[in-house]
This record gives sequence, C-alpha cells and structure tokens, in this order.
Amino acid sequence: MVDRSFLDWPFFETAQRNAAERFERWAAERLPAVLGTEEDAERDVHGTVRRLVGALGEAGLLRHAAPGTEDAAGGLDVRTLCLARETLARASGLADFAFAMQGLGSAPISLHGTAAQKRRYLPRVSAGAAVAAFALSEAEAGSDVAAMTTTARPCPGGFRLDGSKTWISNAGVADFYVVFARSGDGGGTKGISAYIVDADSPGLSIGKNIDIIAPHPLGTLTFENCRVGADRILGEPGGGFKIAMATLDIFRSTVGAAALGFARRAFDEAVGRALTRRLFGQALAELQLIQAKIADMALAVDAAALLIYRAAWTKDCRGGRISREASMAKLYATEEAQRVIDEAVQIFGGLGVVRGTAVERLYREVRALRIYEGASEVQKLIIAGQVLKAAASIRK
Ligand code: COS
Repeated sequence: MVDRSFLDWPFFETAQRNAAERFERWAAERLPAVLGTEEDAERDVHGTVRRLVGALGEAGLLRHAAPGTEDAAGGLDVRTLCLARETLARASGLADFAFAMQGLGSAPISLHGTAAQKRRYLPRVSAGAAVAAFALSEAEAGSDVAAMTTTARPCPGGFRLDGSKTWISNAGVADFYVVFARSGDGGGTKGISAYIVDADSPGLSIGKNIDIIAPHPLGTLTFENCRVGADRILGEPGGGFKIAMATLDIFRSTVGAAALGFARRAFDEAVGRALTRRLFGQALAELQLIQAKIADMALAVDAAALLIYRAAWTKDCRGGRISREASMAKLYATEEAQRVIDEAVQIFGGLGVVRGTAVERLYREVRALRIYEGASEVQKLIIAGQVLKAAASIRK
C-alpha cells in the first residue's frame, strides 16, 4: 500500500484531500471493471478511453477537469488535478490519460472561452458526454510552436482551416478539438489563434491511430477547407500562443503528477518485491545494494512530489504565471520517474521485463512523459529563460 502521508503536507486543504480520497476509491472500486484486462484495453484504446471518460463523468470526477465556473482560472484547481492524475496513474495509465485529456482539451475554453462557449462545451466534458482534445503540434512544429503552418483565414460566416496536426491525443475519439492555427494576425508567436472545431466539421479528417509503446488514442488531423463558425474563435485573434502556453503552465505540473503516480506505484511494487524475494539466504531488502536503490527511489519520489505540489500551490494560491515552477516540476518528476521505474525493473530481475507485470507496463508508460507537453530540453530552456529574466530585471 502506498504511503499517503503526503496528503498531510501543508500544500493541501480539506477539499483537495477529499477529492484525492474520491479518486482513490473510484480507482479501487470501479476502475477494474471499466478497464477490463490490460490486453483488451490496449487492443481497443479508443473504446476503452470512451468508456473511461463516461465512467469518470458518471462518478462526478470530471468536474475537476472542466468545472465551468466564471473565475479567472475557470475553476481549475491545480492541486486537485495533480492529486487526481497521481492517483489514477498509480492504477492505470489509460485512466490517467482519459481524465487528463478532458482537462487539457477543455482548459483553453475554461480559461479563455466566452460564456456561450463554456455553456456549449464544458457541461458535456464534465459529464463525460463529450471527449475533448488539444491540437497544437505539427510535423515540423513540436517544440517550436511558432513554426506552425496550419492556417485559419476569414471566410463568410467564420474561418477556413487548412493544414495538418500530428501527435494529437484523442484524435479519432474526441468530439471536439481546440486547434491552434496561423491566422495572419502577426508573425511568429503573435500570428496564432485558437479555434474550437467540432469533430464532425466538414473538411476535417483523421488519420489512423499512431501505434506507440504504451498504446493510447493518438493521431493526425487534416484540415482541407474546414469551415468553423465565427463564434468558435477562442480569446483574441492572435492570442493563441499565449492561450497554449497558459494552458501548458497548468497541465505541465499535472504531467509531473502522472509521472509521480507511476513512480509511486513502481516504488511500492519494488519495496514489496525486496521484502518478499529471498536470495543468498536472506530477503533482497537486507542487501545493502538494494537498500541504496530504495533510498534513492524514496528521495526521488518525495523531491518530485515537493516540486509538483509547490507548482500547483503557487498557481492556486498566488495566481499568475508559474512557468518556472511548472517546468521544474515536469522536468524533475518525469526524469526521476523514469529512473525510479528502471530501478524497480532491476529489482524485479527477469520478471521485470515480462509483459503483464506492473513494472514492465510502467516502464513503457512513463517514457512519453519526458517528451509530450514540452520535452525535457524545452523545460530547461524555459527554466533558464525565467531565471535569467528575473536576474536581469533585479540588476537594472
Ligand atoms: N503564459 C502566458 N504568456 C506566455 C507564457 C505563459 N506561460 N509563455 C510565454 N508567454 C508569452 C510571452 O510572455 C511572450 O509574450 P510577449 O511577446 O507579449 O512578450 C510570448 O508568449 C512569446 O513567448 P516566448 O518568447 O517565450 O516564446 P518562444 O517562441 O521563445 O517559446 C518555447 C519557446 C520553447 C518555450 C515554446 O515554444 C514551448 O513551450 N514549446 C513547447 C511546446 C509544447 O509543449 N509542445 C507540446 C504540445 S502539447 S503535447
């Protein structure tokens, strides 16, 4: 059983502690039936994610991903999002994915949508009746968002989108996509706007699912003369880059939290194994080399948790930009989770690489987190940029 004493840390209040308990209970009592066997879930990731979204919505848990309130943060509580992802990731990567994408795909609407846009989309996201997706990356514009070439041009009644997006989570499952496109309102980061595009919009087509080591819905979107109404632009024309970055400021901490959930599960499995597996006439846990691994893993887990909860607490309680804190949380937690899980596989020995063991699944699940929502290298650029900017402004 995972140590839950971190819930007593001062970052949290009763609301977050209660939410964490609700996610914990759901994961224990309801999730196994919704997920089925791991093989079945991986064979039909689209169907599984739809089922998971429906069940999370039915349980009332998606209201944390799309609260639909009118305050500046759209009601998003980053500490709750982090605890939710951490808890779900400990149980299942796909359950975490289903929850997280409802948040990432709808957050631009929560943060920047008009009252009418919020009314139209958020209640359905929150109920699990509509699946959301966030469409930013392109084949030649991943880390370098400003290099995007998908265009949105004015046309009678709205906008016409042309181009393609790739690495889009929930492609083919989503009911709508928040799409970022070059709108010609300025160059570089200034010329990008955000649009809500319904999945059944004529001119939008979806490529086949991209098969990755830990399968989930992921694909390519192509826009050919795809028309969206004038009421579907999000925020100000030309404000799309900042909408994307503000959304990522919130969700990068939660990616760290998902990595933390994977790491906690691997750590728990490894400690259980070390206590029960015997060799050289003693438990594995009595070997000092194993104790050193366990100490390193425990330290990485706690340090990652501190950075994640610090970032989330700062956003919830201080507001404003948290780019530095969020990037530190994502960078450290994802890199360390990879190391913790690798050590867990090592402690399991041969069994650790057998398909179907928890640590083998975690080993595959964690890898993408060091890449998506800003690769580790991008997080370093952001951290250094923020530190240098702050230092330069003090010197002036
Ligand atoms: N919130 C609000 N505004 C922000 C912001 C944030 N978190 N981050 C940047 N901005 C603003 C800046 O203040 C700047 O505004 P002004 O021009 O008014 O001064 C503007 O946006 C441009 O910022 P910046 O100069 O930092 O842009 P860059 O092109 O240098 O950004 C990085 C480069 C690498 C940081 C950015 O492109 C990035 O995060 N890339 C990774 C994208 C990613 O995560 N992709 C994965 C897709 S989701 S799976």
